[in-house]
Formats: sequence, C-alpha cells, structure tokens
Amino acid sequence: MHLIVPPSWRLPDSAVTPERIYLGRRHFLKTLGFGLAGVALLRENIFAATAGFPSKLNPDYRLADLTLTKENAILGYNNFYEFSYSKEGVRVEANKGWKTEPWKLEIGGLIAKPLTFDVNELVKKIGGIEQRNYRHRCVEAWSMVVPWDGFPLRKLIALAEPKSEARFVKFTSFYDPNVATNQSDSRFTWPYVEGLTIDEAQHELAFLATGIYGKPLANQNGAPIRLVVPWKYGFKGIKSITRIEFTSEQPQTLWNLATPSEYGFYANVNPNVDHPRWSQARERVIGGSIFEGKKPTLMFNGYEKEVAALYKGLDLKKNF
Ligand SMILES: Nc1nc2c(c(=O)[nH]1)N[C@H]1C(S)=C(S)[C@@H](COP(=O)(O)O)O[C@H]1N2
Ligand SMILES: [Mo]
Repeated sequence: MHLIVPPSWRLPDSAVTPERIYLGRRHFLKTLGFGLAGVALLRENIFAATAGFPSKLNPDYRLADLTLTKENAILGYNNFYEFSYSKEGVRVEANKGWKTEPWKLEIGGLIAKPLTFDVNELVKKIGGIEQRNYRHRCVEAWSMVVPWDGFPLRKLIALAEPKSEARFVKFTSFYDPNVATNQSDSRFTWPYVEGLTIDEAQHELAFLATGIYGKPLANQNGAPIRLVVPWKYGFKGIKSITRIEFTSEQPQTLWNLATPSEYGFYANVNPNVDHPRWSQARERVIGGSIFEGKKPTLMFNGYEKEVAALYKGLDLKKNF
C-alpha cells in the first residue's frame, strides 16, 4: 500500500501504478480464497441482494460503441478510502469480515414521514432491477465502462414523497471505524457524505446500483447499495449508503470539506476545467491495451445531450 500524504496524496494513480500491475491480477480468485464454501455463500448472497429479481440489460443503455471493462478490473481496482488508500488494497480490506447483509437504509429529512427499509425489501418494493452500461470517470483521470444492476433513484424519491421545500438530497455512507480502519484518519470528516440537487437526483440517469455484471455488489464496490451519477466524477457515487435525506440546504460533502479548491459540489465531468494538479482533458482506460494511450474525455462524460439542460445559466468553470 502506498499512502501518499498531502498535498500530493491524491495523485492520479496513473502516476504511481504501472498498468501491467493491475492488468495482470488474474489470480484474484485464488487470493480471495474462494473455495466451495465461498461459492455457496456467494449464491445465497446473489438471491438476497437482488431480492430474487433477474437483471436484464435496458437496451437504451447498451453503449454499443464501447467495450465493457472486465469484471476482474472493476472488482480489483477501487477507490473506497474507508478501507484503503491503495486501489488494490480495497478488495482485501473490505472483505476482512465486514458485514453488508442485512443492511438498513433510512430515508428522512423533508418528507411526509421517515422511512426505513431493509435493502432487499426496498428492491422488492421498487419492483425489480435493470442493467445499465454506464461510463465511469474518476476525477483522477481514469475510466471504465461498468454494467450496473439497480434502479433509477427517481423511483426511490417517488416512494419518499419529498416536500416542496426539498432542494437537495444528502447521502450518507456507513460509519464503523472498527472495520473501516481509515475512518480513524482525522484528515477526513467521516462518514463519507455526498449530495445532489433535487433536479439532478430526479434525472433519469441517476441510479442506485445493487449489482455489477448481474451479481450483487461486492463489498469493495459499495455493497449493498451505492449511487451512480454517470455524468459526474466518480467520487459523487457514494458507496454503501445508510441514509438518504431531503434538505433545503446544500449538503456538506466529504471531498468538498477536505479540499474545496479541488473537489466542487457539482463535479460534472468537464475536459475544459482542469484539476488544479492535473489535466482533465484525457483519461486512461482501465483494462485497455497498453498501446491504446489515453482517450479524450467528453463533456459531461458523454451525457451532455441528456443533462446539459440541468445547468442552463450556471457557470461551469465557477461551479465545478
Ligand atoms: N463511501 C465511499 N464512496 C466512494 C468512495 C469512497 O472512498 N468511499 N470513493 C469514490 C470514488 S473517488 C470513486 S472513483 C468511486 C469508485 O467506485 P468503484 O471502486 O466501484 O469503481 O467510488 C466513490 N464512492
Ligand atoms: Mo474517484
């Protein structure tokens, strides 16, 4: 694990990890110690985490022109700072006895009455899940294409019935410093918090994921439920959500509190607004050929047509 301390500790990993290292991790099943017992556990988990619903690709989100990132890479190259500051360390640390089932999700704030769901019950109530292939662009200038299973956030908002004063949605991750040992690191205000405006949250693309490649989310990817906002930098996609709250004020988010000059509230993918320490014009494709080189980053991560209307009149350079 290479923990790089401030001010350069959030260097893009491309600067420190040769591509061959994470591409060559074919032995990951072995290192995880998947025996027969592991397989049995996994099957039980599959049923529970999808509440028995099969996930089918929604053809509107096929992304036919792109190659899906291999499962191996999606499961082995992660950001989940609660567990590790190393991309490869997350899978190891998040699977040392951290229990993500059963899991309660609270919905509160400016709604008619507070709600609490068991995540599996919530999926049943929503009425099933679908698969969507989304571009996934980290602020560190790497990207993947991920087949998420889950449901649009707007369906949960409809269940919650927010009041008209609700202007933002605040998401809070779990807090358990005994298992997530980096939650003792006082450089951050734990638990991890993220937020969206209510209009962003209502957008058809905003998604709550419960799986990847038709299997329940692995711990390292934010089991059992995490946010996916494909037109924004990956850090907006908060993992392992325990609470969703409707608020009148803009929520204070972990990254914005830690480094406001580098991580804005909006965090829309924008190749024309550089990170203070690196360019955002191009991105390294995880799992891509080593001869491929970086590819150009697209405005709103390729979702400009769908989301530009949300930001009419907003200065995207100031509100980064
Ligand atoms: N709770 C929590 N959520 C988080 C993070 C984190 O450290 N903690 N990292 C974010 C960042 S920076 C990215 S790029 C994505 C990574 O998701 P992945 O590991 O599934 O690719 O999760 C986001 N959600
Ligand atoms: Mo990220």
